Amino acid sequence: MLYNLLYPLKTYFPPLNVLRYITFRSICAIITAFLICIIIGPKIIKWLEKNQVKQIIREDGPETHFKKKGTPTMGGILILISLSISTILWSDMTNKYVYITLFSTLSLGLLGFIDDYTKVKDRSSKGISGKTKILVQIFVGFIVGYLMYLDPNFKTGFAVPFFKFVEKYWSLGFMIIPFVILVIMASSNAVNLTDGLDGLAIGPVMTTSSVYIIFAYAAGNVKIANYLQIPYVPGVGELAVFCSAILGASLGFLWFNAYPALVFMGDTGSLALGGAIATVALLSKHPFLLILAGGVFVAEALSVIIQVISFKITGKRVFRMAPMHHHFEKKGEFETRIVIRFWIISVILALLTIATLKLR
Ligand code: 57M
Repeated sequence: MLYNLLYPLKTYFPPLNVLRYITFRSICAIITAFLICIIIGPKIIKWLEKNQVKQIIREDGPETHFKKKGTPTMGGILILISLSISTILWSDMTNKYVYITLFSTLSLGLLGFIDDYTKVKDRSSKGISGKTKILVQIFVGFIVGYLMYLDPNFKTGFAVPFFKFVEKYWSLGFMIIPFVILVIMASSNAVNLTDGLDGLAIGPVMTTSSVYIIFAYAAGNVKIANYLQIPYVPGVGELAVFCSAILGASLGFLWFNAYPALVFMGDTGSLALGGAIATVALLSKHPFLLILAGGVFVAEALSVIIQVISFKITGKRVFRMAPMHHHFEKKGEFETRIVIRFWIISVILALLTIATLKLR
């Protein structure tokens, strides 16, 4: 918005020319989202405590979690407020991709909010039914997929890692819609599953959004896209500002979610952030790399799938408890050590993902 309001005034005040640069606005978006989080965080946490928005701790989980009883949840509100304000302030608000991404983030955030609210109200860990959750995720994915289907920039397929992108190389046609639904659902639920230890989900969210700052910027810049032989999507560079806002909001949230957490993000945060990252990955035409960049989320989700299948077929568990972070907890590992090791893996995966830009 500041770009739309102030950039035209550059003739009267030349320093405003700096707003032209996505890089400059991205840095501003990180700092703004972070500061909003830090400033409103304590107030929101107090408000959640006052209104008894407290986490119900399951009794069948690791014992180390019992002491977390009463920790406020729905801290995703904090993430969504700071992320949205920062995006609105620093991105070009005439850009359609910014609206599509905000739509998927906020609608999944609303779904998570209703789920969290139901859990808190009913004082149970159940929330809204799994079916309703899936239907809403399909709906959000459908809207995003349909908008991409109508967009001439998406007539060609997505980039395939390790291959040079060739226009008209392949196309998904209307199948782009189910594909988008699948990616959004998978990412949203995988981040949700990962969010089970202090700081565990927000760390990989930061590394993955950092990766997509680079990919969105590169895909939106004709010279860089051609040089790297990746798909060029005019206008998608603005999503670097959006990803920067995610990074800033996540840093701010981690301030309060660091062990021992003062607040959990709840489904309000986890479903929204998973959806946000997926939407950016799709719009910047690099959804397959999400498997590598978000490898921690993938591993957590896979551990659940393996555990459930193995238990159904053989009656035996592969992990002491799934998702995977519970397995390490059950083995007696410290929570902070598990979290920091998962962060380290996320950083390495992010670097590998960036390296693929040169490996094709
Ligand atoms: C999210 N939610 C946390 C918090 C957070 C299919 C099955 C694998 C599903 C899975 C599940 O329910 N996952 C959903 C996990 C919960 O955190 C809340 O949920 C939000 C995210 N949606 O923001 O509001 C607990 O996680 C801990 N936590 C922290 N710090 C944080 O910053 O410590 C969260 C955030 C919090 C807190 O203790 O209460 C959760 O784990 O419930 N189910 C499971 O994960 C269960 N696993 C299981 O049943 N495994 C089985 C089968 C089905 C695979 C098996 O291994 O045999 C376990 N979860 C728990 N207890 N809590 C089982 C035991």
